[in-house]
Amino acid sequence: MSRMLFTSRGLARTISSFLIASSGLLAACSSSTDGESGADDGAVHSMPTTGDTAAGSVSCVADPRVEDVEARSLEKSGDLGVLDFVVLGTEPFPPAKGDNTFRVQIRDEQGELVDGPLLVDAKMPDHGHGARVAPEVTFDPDAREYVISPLNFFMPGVWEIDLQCPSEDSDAMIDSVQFFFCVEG
Ligand SMILES: [Cu+2]
Repeated sequence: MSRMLFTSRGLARTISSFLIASSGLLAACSSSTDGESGADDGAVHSMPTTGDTAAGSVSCVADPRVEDVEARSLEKSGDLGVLDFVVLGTEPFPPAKGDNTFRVQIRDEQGELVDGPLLVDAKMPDHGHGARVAPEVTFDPDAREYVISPLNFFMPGVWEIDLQCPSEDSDAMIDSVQFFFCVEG
């Protein structure tokens, strides 16, 4: 009995410190607590996402780093040239503020689809912070696709998605890649 009570108190404490940490993060990179749907959300974003700090616009669609989402299927060779990474689709399309789901296929040098472990990290490189919710990676064995969800893009700007394929039997990295997306406010 008393043990149960202790556990749930501990849990409540964990949750509330998580909430405190989250709101601290939000405050650190937004000049306003104004959240969801203000039409001028982008304008309250305090940090420029590109070198162009001129007018009031903070759109990042022209940022040279971001992927051409019109291509729809986005294919990139990994940093080590071993694997090919393809973002088959995103939901919503193009990636937007809030929770997103990505479907990804990875091919080896023989063109065979890879089904090993995949590590995913989402971050805003210009702000030095990550996502507030860790994305989950599942593998759909029928479609032979990785499903990554949620990718929680909680603020507008350039988001970087890091995909890493670790070796199954050592700490070595087989290959990795980075995709960049402009999330508009
Ligand atoms: Cu940010």
